[in-house]
Amino acid sequence: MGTLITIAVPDLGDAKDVDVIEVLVQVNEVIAVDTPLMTLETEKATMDVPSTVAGRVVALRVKKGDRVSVGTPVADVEVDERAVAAPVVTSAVAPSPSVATAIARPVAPTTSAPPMTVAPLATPSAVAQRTASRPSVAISEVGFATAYAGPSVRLLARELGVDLGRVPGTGTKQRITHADVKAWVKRTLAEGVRGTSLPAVPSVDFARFGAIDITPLSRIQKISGRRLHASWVNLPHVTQFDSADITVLEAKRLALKDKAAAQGIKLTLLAFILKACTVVLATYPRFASSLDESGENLVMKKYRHLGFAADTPQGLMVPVLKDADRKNLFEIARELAALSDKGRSGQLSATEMQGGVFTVSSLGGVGGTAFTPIINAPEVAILGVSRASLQPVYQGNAFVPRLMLPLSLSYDHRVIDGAEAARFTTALVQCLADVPALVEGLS
Ligand code: CAO
Repeated sequence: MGTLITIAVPDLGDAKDVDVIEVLVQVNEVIAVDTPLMTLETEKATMDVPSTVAGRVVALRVKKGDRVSVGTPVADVEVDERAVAAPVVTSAVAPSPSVATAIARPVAPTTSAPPMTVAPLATPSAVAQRTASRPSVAISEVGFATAYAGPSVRLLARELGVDLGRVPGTGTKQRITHADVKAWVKRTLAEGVRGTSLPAVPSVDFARFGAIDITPLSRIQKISGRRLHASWVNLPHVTQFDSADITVLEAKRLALKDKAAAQGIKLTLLAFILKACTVVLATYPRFASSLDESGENLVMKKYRHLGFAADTPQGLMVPVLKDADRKNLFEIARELAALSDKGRSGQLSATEMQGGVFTVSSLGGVGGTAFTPIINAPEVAILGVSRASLQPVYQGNAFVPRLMLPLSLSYDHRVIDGAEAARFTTALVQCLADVPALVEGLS
C-alpha cells in the first residue's frame, strides 16, 4: 500500500467559506497530477482544486454544498510513489503518522507550475485562454468565454469540441456542469444520425384503392435487398457505357460450340466475357480492389475470383468462380454452368458465393440495350452486359453489319476515376476483339 496523502484547499486569497459546487472525482477513482477534484465558487469566480499527486482516491472529505476555506482537507489519495509530482508538505493536521497533507498549489498567476485553474464569472477564463491555441472545431470564442462554467468543464468542452456558449446549464444559477456537456454531445450526435438518415417513403394503404394480395419477399431477396441498398447509399456510383464488336467472337463461339458440347460444356458468351475480364483486370488491378474500413487504404487482391449475377427462382444470387485467371475458356464455361445450375436449384453453399473481387451481371440472354448495375460492395466495380444486336457500323467507306455488345461498367468513384473507367472499358472492347487470346489453351 502507498502513502496516504490528504489534499487540502489551497490559498484562496481573501475568500473564506467558499461553496463546493461540484465534486469531480469518486472514491476509488485513479487520478493524475492536476486532475480537478472539485469546483469551488466564490462571489467573483469559480475555480477547480486540482490534485497535486497521482494515485487512487481513498476518501472524499467534502461533498457538494459544503463550505471550505484554506487548509480544509478535501480528499485522501493513496499515492503512486513514482508519480508524485509536487512537493508534499507533512502537516500537523495529518490524522495519523502515515498520512501527509498536500496543500494544493496556490492560485495562479503567482506560480509557474500548472495553476489551480480559476474561471472568473462571465469573463474570458484562464483555461479558455490557455487552450485557445489548440486546434478547435467551430467554437464561438466569445460565447465560450462568457459561458458560466468552471475550468474543468471548459477543458472538457474544449476536448470534445463543444461550443459552451450553446450548452444550457442545469447547475446552481444555470451553471454548466460536466453532465451538461456530455448530454449536449449525446444529443448532438443523435441529431446528427437522425439528420443523415434517409427520408421515409410515404406509407400508403393500397387496399383503399382496390384489391391487394401480400407476397412476402424470399429470404434471398431480403438479404440481397439489404446489400444492394447498402451499396447504393454508401458508394458513389458512376456508370461508363461502351459497346464491343463481337462479330468475330460470336463466329468463334458458334464454331467451338460442338467441340464444347462434346465435352459436356455449354459455351455461352458470358464465358468469353469473364475470360476477357481476367485479362483486363491484370492491367487494371484497382478494379479488383476494395477500400479498407478506414476508407483510407486500398486492399489490392492478388487473386481473381469473379462473381456473376444469376437469376434464380429464389432471387438474385452471385456465385463466385474461383481463380478465373488460371482457367481456360472451357473450364470457365463448365464452372459457370455448374454454379448457375446450383444457384437455380438452391444448392449453392456460402463459400461458393464468397471471395469475389469483381462481378459481371449479364442480362444478354434476357434482353435490353443498357442498364446501370449496382456494385457488389465492398467490390468497387461491376460490369453489366446487355443483349448483343446487329448494328450498322461505318468501316472503310461503308456501313457494315456488326454484332455489337452493350457494356455498362458501374464503378465506385471514390476509388476509380472516370478516365480510368473509360480506359478499362476500351481495353475490354479490344480484348473481346482479340479472339485468339481468349481461346488460348483450349485442347
Ligand atoms: N447477347 C446476345 N445473346 C446472349 C447474350 C448477349 N449478351 N448473353 C447470352 N446470350 C445468349 C446465350 O449465348 C444463349 O444463347 P444460346 O442458347 O444460343 O447459346 C442464351 O442467350 C441464353 O444464355 P444464358 O442466359 O442461359 O447463359 P449465360 O451464360 O449468358 O448466362 C446466367 C448465365 C446465369 C448469367 C444467366 O442465366 C442469368 O441468370 N442472367 C441474369 C443475370 C441477372 O439477373 N442480372 C441482373 C442482376 S441485377 O438484378
